[in-house]
Order: sequence, then structure tokens, then C-alpha cells
Amino acid sequence: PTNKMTYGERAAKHPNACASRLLSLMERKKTNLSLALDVTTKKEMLDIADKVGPYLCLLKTHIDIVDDFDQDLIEQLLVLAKKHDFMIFEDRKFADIGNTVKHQYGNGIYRIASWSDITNAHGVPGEGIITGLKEVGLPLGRGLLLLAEMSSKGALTYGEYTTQTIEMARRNQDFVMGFITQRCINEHPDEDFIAMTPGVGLDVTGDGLGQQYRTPRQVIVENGCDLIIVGRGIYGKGRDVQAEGRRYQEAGWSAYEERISQ
Ligand code: 6AU
Repeated sequence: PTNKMTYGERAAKHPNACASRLLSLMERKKTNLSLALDVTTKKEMLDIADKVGPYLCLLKTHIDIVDDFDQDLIEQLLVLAKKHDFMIFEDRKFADIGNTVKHQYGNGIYRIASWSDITNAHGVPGEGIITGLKEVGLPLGRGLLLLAEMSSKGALTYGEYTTQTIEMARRNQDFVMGFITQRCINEHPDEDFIAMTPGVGLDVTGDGLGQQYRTPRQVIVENGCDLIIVGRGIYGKGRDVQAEGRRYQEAGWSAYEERISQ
């Protein structure tokens, strides 16, 4: 099964080009850390991305929360992605019909598809959401994650909803490269969806607004996930972002080494 394989072995045989690119980056840079950079100014965003860049495989953005967003921010993020060798994931959580999401992905002020390697979507509208996003993203070599399970308290992403979301992904493996999930979803021997997991922290268990945290070891070793997505654990108030970036990179990587050596 995939959780006993190295990221490099998986990269070499992965049929989805975007997944393969990410897995080989993870192997080469020895990191399974994604930074959730939820800050609201361009300056903070670029400053933190530059400081934590050496420890990341994937920078996760919420581009629509940046007060002073402009095209220059995108250009500078792409420069940092090249400088530090990380990919970009705009956490847009699309949730509308195929025709609408196609425009939300390719058009508007943000033109997400033009710069973001990876984005994500809810399965709630049905498979047309994937078809619409795929029309825009696949020709550009982009990858999609479906939200199979959320980290927040009381989330409705369970049972039959999650099962059907997974089935939608299985029918669209050329574009769907993985899941936002709390556990590894791969079942069939040749199945290799990348499991990316938010709700990760080493110091606290929640945020007072429904978020729930587990440790990198719980996520990677006990639940077989592949990437840890960490936000405020790294850039929260009073934290040394460089030191925290290194700390989560080390915690994530040693958990992965423990898993593949078991
Ligand atoms: O580490 P935090 O709590 O500061 O940030 C977690 C990040 C946020 C959320 O928008 C996102 O992860 N997230 C997601 C994603 C990535 O789709 C899904 C989810 O279930 N929970 C969650 O927190 O940027």
C-alpha cells in the first residue's frame, strides 16, 4: 500500500502529472509540510513565505483575504516558489455548478488557474464541478483536491457524503490528485490519492472557532496521511516563523520516516 512507499517511489509511477511533480518535490526537499498562510496583507504574506519557504513543499493561500491584493503579489509569490522550490495551492473550496466554477477558477480578478498549481472543491454539487474545473485546469497541468473530510467540529463531511465524494474522485483521476482528509483513503493496490491534512498543531488542541488539532505523528503515522497543513502553529502571535517552520518540517518528516520503516 501507498503508506509503506516512499514519496519518490510514488512520484515515479504516479499517473497524475501534478501529483507526480509534488511527490518528487517532497522527496528531493525532504518535506511534507504545507504552510496555510492565512494573513491579510501582501507584506506579511511575502515576508512569511520567504522565511518559511525553505521548509515547505506547498504554500497554501486564501488569496481573497488579502486586503491589498494585486497582480504583483502573484508575480512575487511565483518568484518565491521558484527561489525556494515549492508549489502553490489556492484553497478556494469551490462549491457551485460546473459552469460557474469554471469562471470562478479561470476568470475574475484572481485568475486562480493561471498561477495556482493545485486547488480544491467540495463534492456537494455533484460531478459537474469536477468536469467544469477540469476544462480549465487540465490543459494547464493543474491538479484538484476534493474535500472528503473537514477538520472542524460538527463537520457534515462523513458517511455516505464522504463515500460518494471518493467515488467521484476515482472516476476523475486524470485531474483529481488527492483529498483534503483526516485519514488515508487509498484502498485498491494501484490507488494513490495524496492525503493532505489540515488541523495540525503541536501546542494546542483547538482555536475557539471549531478548529480541531492533532499532531503530525497522529496524522502521518497513525492515520496514514501524506502532507500536514499548518497555519497558526507556524505564524501565530509571538511565534518565530523560521523556527516553527523548521520544527514542523522536522516533525512531519520524522513521522513519515517512522511510517515507511514500520
Ligand atoms: O492551522 P490553521 O488552523 O491556522 O489553518 C488551517 C488551514 C486554514 C483552513 O482554511 C484549512 O486549513 N482547512 C481546510 C482546507 C485546507 O481545505 C479544510 C479543513 O477541513 N480544515 C481546515 O482548517 O487555511
